[in-house]
Amino acid sequence: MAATQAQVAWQPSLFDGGPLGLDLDYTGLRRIHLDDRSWVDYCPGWLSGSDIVFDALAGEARWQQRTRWMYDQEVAEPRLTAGWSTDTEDATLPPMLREMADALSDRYPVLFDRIWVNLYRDGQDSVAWHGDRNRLVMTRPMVATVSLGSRRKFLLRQRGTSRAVHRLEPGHGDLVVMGGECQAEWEHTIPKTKLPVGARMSVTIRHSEPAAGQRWLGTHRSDARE
Ligand SMILES: O=C(O)CCC(=O)C(=O)O
Repeated sequence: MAATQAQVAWQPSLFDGGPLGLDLDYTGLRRIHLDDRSWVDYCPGWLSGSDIVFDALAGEARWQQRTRWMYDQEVAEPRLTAGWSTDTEDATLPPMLREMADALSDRYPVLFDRIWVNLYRDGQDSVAWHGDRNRLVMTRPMVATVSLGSRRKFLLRQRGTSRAVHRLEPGHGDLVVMGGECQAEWEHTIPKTKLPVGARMSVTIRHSEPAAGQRWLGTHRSDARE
């Protein structure tokens, strides 16, 4: 993985320039029951001042170009990624990211201690249909995502089917939390778009230990990072 300078067409917008803060009342939070085992919480505008966080991360994060094996070829992921762990003394962890993880740990029954930020530079950047790999490591992992910058489609479908049945369009500080069997029995994607869109980031926040009442499935704890 090579560290790279972020090249983003980003201009500070009038959308969400401040003040910086988290809505600890979770005003407007809506729980979407995907079925009786899986759910998504959607809280619009959870982070205010999200453009400030976007700007800081665009300039300061150590962006990496990750690769994936597809059949017998190693291909570059169509997005950039930067990662931190909140349980280390990592001085480069932006304080607002730690605040987000701490606030979510207060609300949900897990300790959120892993943070990855994805940068979708334009409509050609994307992430394919998938469930996060932590489903292989523990039962019922929760994954929180705070979107910064431009809105992009965030689609959900049941694993083994081809039709998206839920569609969100998070951006500008919106929070999405996936829980229950969402990673094991559902898949999500940020599809490519031909529409002109500005850059988007997703701050993805995960936990490295199972929630109370849940259990380990595998032996490779490092798999919990994504
Ligand atoms: O960018 C997003 O909102 C989703 C990211 C995601 O699903 C992932 O990184 O696994």
